[in-house]
Order: sequence, then C-alpha cells, then structure tokens
Amino acid sequence: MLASLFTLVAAAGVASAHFQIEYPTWRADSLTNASYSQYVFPCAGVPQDVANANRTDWPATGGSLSLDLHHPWTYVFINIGLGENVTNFNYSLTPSFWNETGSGVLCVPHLDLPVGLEPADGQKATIQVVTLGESGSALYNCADITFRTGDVANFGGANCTTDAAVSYTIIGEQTNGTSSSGSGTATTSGSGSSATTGSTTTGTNAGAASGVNKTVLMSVVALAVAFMYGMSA
Ligand SMILES: *[C@@H]1O[C@H](CO)[C@@H](O)[C@H](O)[C@H]1NC(C)=O
Ligand SMILES: *[C@@H]1O[C@H](CO)[C@@H](O)[C@H](O)[C@H]1NC(C)=O
Ligand SMILES: *[C@@H]1O[C@H](CO)[C@@H](O)[C@H](O)[C@H]1NC(C)=O
Ligand SMILES: *[C@@H]1O[C@H](CO)[C@@H](O)[C@H](O)[C@H]1NC(C)=O
Ligand SMILES: *[C@@H]1O[C@H](CO)[C@@H](O)[C@H](O)[C@H]1NC(C)=O
Ligand SMILES: *[C@@H]1O[C@H](CO)[C@@H](O)[C@H](O)[C@H]1NC(C)=O
Ligand SMILES: *[C@@H]1O[C@H](CO)[C@@H](O)[C@H](O)[C@H]1NC(C)=O
Ligand SMILES: *[C@@H]1O[C@H](CO)[C@@H](O)[C@H](O)[C@H]1NC(C)=O
Ligand SMILES: [Cu+2]
Repeated sequence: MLASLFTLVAAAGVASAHFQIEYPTWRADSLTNASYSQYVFPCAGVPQDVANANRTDWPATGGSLSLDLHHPWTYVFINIGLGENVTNFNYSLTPSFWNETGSGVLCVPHLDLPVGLEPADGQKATIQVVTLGESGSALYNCADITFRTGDVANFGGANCTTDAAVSYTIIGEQTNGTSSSGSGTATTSGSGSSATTGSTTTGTNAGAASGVNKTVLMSVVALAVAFMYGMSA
C-alpha cells in the first residue's frame, strides 16, 4: 500500500524543477545529484551522515528560512524533528500551511516555534520542508541545525529578501465545523520582502479562500498529513 501510493505519487510528479533550501544550508544538493530524489521521504534520500553536510546554528526562539521554488505555485509545510539523526519530524512550524505562488526565492525572516518546543542551547534538530503540488506529489528537503540560545548570526536582515514574483498565503486550519459563521478557513497574506521586521504577516482575516471547495482543501490536508506522518511509520 505504501509502495503503491508512493509510486503513484512519484509518477504523477513533474520530473524537473523542484526546490531548494537556501537557508539554513540544506543537507546536500538534492537538485543536481542524481543519487537523490526529492520525492523520497523524509529528506530526499540524503542520509544524515552524508559528506560535506553543514549544520547551521539557528536561534532557539525560531529563525529565518529561505527557499528557492520553481513551480508556478505549491503548498509548503515546514516541520522540525529533534536529534542528530531525525526520523520523526513531529513539530510543525506551519500548523496552517502556505500556498506559495511564483517562481523564485521566498525568504521568511522569522518562523515561530510551536508552543511546547523550547530547545536547549546545543540541541540538534533537522528542519524538513515539504512542498505539495496540485497533483498531490510531495517533495522533500532537509536542513540540519543546532539551536542556539545566545547570539546567532542572524539571516533575517538585508540578506533575507523575497523575489517580487513570489508571495504566499496562509491557508487556515480547518477548525471546529460547528463554530459560527462558517469560517473554517482563514487566510493571511504574507510576503517575506519586509525583511527587516520580525513579522511577515499582514493578516487580514478576509475570506480570500472562502470560495475554496472545502472538500478539496480537506483532502489536500489529509494527503499532506498522510505523507508527513503516515509514511514515517
Ligand atoms: C558545506 O560548507 C562547505 C564549506 O563552506 C561547502 O563547501 C559545502 O558545499 C557545503 N555543503 C552544502 C551541502 O552546501
Ligand atoms: C551525489 O551523492 C552521492 C551519494 O551520497 C555522493 O557519493 C556523491 O559524492 C554526490 N555527488 C556530488 C557531486 O555531490
Ligand atoms: C539514521 O537513522 C536511520 C533510520 O533509523 C538509519 O538507517 C541510519 O543508519 C542512521 N544514520 C546514522 C548516521 O546514524
Ligand atoms: C517528538 O519526538 C521526540 C523524539 O523524537 C520526543 O522527544 C518529543 O516528545 C516528541 N514531541 C511531540 C510533541 O510529539
Ligand atoms: C493556491 O494557489 C493557486 C495559484 O494561485 C490556486 O490555483 C489554488 O486554488 C490555491 N489553493 C488554495 C487552497 O487556495
Ligand atoms: C549578509 O550576509 C553576509 C555574508 O554572509 C554577512 O556578512 C552579513 O552580516 C549579512 N547581513 C545581514 C544583515 O544578515
Ligand atoms: C467543537 O465545538 C463544540 C460545540 O461548540 C464543542 O463542544 C467541542 O468541544 C469543539 N471541539 C473542538 C475540537 O474544539
Ligand atoms: C466540492 O468538491 C466535491 C468533490 O470534488 C464535490 O462533490 C462537491 O460537490 C463540491 N462542492 C462544491 C460546493 O463545489
Ligand atoms: Cu519540481
């Protein structure tokens, strides 16, 4: 079942393009090395002990992330797992996932850690970025980090810039269906280009996604969850 699901998804995907993590440094270049495939969970087939990998110091309160995306649009999920050789990416930095539009660099100056994740200085971890296309094909890349409570070279300044063609919206979590006013979906607009401020969101709770067929949205979420958690089992 797992194998057939995977084959189906791999076959449905676009063979080229994909994406890269520019910051923190990814574990290896999974774009150009034919030994790797971004279709492979959890880290594109790049083993933890691959040569020339770099582990980046990253603030223990959350830090910046820069991606280079090559598809017209994609859903983006960011997870963290603790340890040196992570197999369980059980913390989500995007409880409400992103819908990214445009081809180019997306730099987010500050990503908050989830409540309950308060890493100690020196705690090793791995950031996993999952993108999910319209067809349901997921792509994976990982970046290894060490959490630091002290001063960390901050990438959130002038170096964290987003290409003009790139933006993202935050697709609200499906909340309690019994709540009032049918607002199960909230949408927040974000653009990483306001690089010097800590926040990227300019949050209107406008129903920009209110026209979305929620059945479809739910299946996207279900599929993504299946990928991120089901396939790790
Ligand atoms: C890790 O850093 C070294 C030295 O800067 C560099 O040569 C190497 O390409 C880096 N590895 C990756 C995967 O970027
Ligand atoms: C490609 O990946 C393989 C397997 O990890 C590795 O042995 C090889 O050195 C990599 N090639 C380059 C150019 O990094
Ligand atoms: C990391 O964990 C995987 C899965 O348990 C294992 O196959 C691999 O050998 C481990 N790598 C290292 C460097 O410990
Ligand atoms: C996540 O997994 C780690 C071990 O991999 C565990 O120590 C931690 O308690 C887990 N956290 C949550 C919120 O599941
Ligand atoms: C995500 O963005 C793409 C391109 O703008 C759009 O076609 C798609 O419907 C959006 N998905 C959601 C759930 O808003
Ligand atoms: C930008 O990157 C350069 C080179 O890595 C570094 O020297 C500089 O401090 C960075 N600037 C900011 C504002 O992060
Ligand atoms: C959903 O809403 C109902 C009615 O207000 C409430 O009883 C229930 O606890 C809520 N469930 C969650 C998961 O919030
Ligand atoms: C939403 O999509 C589902 C499945 O494609 C379809 O059965 C349903 O009629 C659609 N609902 C609306 C309001 O378009
Ligand atoms: Cu691609």
